[in-house]
Amino acid sequence: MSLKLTITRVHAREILDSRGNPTVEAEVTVETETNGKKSTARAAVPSGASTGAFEAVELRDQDDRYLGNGVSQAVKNVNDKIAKLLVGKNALRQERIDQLMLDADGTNNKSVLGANAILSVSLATAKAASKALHMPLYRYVGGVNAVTMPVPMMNILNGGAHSDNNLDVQEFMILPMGACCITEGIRWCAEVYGRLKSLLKKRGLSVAVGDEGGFAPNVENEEAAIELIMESISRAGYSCGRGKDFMISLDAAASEWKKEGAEHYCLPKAKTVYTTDQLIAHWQELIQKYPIYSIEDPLDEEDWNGWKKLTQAVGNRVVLVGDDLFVTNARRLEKGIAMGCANAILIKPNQIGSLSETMQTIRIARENGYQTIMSHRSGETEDTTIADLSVGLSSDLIKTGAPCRGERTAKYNRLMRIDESL
Ligand code: 2PG
Ligand code: MG
Repeated sequence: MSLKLTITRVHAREILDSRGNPTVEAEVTVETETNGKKSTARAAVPSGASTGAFEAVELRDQDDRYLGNGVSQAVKNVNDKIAKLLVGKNALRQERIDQLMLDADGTNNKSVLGANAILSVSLATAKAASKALHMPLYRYVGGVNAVTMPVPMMNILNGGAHSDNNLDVQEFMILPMGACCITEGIRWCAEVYGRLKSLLKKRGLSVAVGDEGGFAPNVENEEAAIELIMESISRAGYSCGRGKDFMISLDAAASEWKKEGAEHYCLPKAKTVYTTDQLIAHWQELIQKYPIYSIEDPLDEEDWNGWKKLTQAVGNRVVLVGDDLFVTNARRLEKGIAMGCANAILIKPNQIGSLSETMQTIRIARENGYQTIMSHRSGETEDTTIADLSVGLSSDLIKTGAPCRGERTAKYNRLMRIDESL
């Protein structure tokens, strides 16, 4: 006889994300067959700004509500079609639950039911099951393997599509590589963030924050931004470099720099034009000069040959992270592995749209020696599921913004609670 947690209710609603846009929140109730006890859990779906062209479809109403961003159709899909499909099913059969939704959608990109509709239910199902079993989500998802904590990558300076300043690189992150544990690492990062704030003030620069809580000052260029960060690290009493307290990571989000069909890259703010080879040379120079741990999306999502060249050139020295390149999609990752593109993958459950597919992509990455980085989106909610997934699925790293703005700190706070209990 096997244990059954029967799904008795599936319900979704529209809530707001951190940019004031609506998003889908689902609630799933399960009943433990042996004692009739009910457990309910919620999950909310985040939303990107620099979204990859190959992400699963986020269904938006495109009518006059919420400036066209309403998700009432996705909500309706949960409340009508998905609820009908899943009520009575066993929540412990996560893969089957997800597959039922994928089959009902019937497309490659979830454009019928919406990846936002499917993911909200997929995650809420796992959360309700873990609750019914009196297990934290990370333990339910990771079992005996959930024993390590990821290194946080804190995005303390924002540019690109996440702010109105003049920087084209989207994210400048600090990694407390030398910290003994994540709780200590988070403290170190918060201290550097505080030092950066005073440094910016002293230089008469803005301390207003971007979408992910990092500062968004107008500084001369990317190198000036990195130098400001390095100075803040040293003012906070830490060292920076390989084998030292901190390393620095960038997310170029370079798919934003190449319009579809364009031959060259053109940085939207600085207006600099690069060929693929020139951009590769630019990254090589930056890696030489600064203690850079990783660069995410250094090239466009369709510049596979460029990625291959860059990986051959610097892949042994720096972590090259595919975000828009892979979009958490097993098929795109497999193509990258076959070609020798990148050596790490960013994991965003809403890019692919279900928990099972997210886990499958992570499995493939690990089997092929690619690092995995669990990630938030620039539009977030107070939902902390990714913190648990990062531990449950043994992510090497997690990026979830600055130590600022409630939707970002909620994840770091959850990680500190998990750290305490491990
Ligand atoms: C990214 C993310 C998260 P967005 O590019 O990695 O930081 O941004 O959610 O806007 O795609
Ligand atoms: Mg990215």
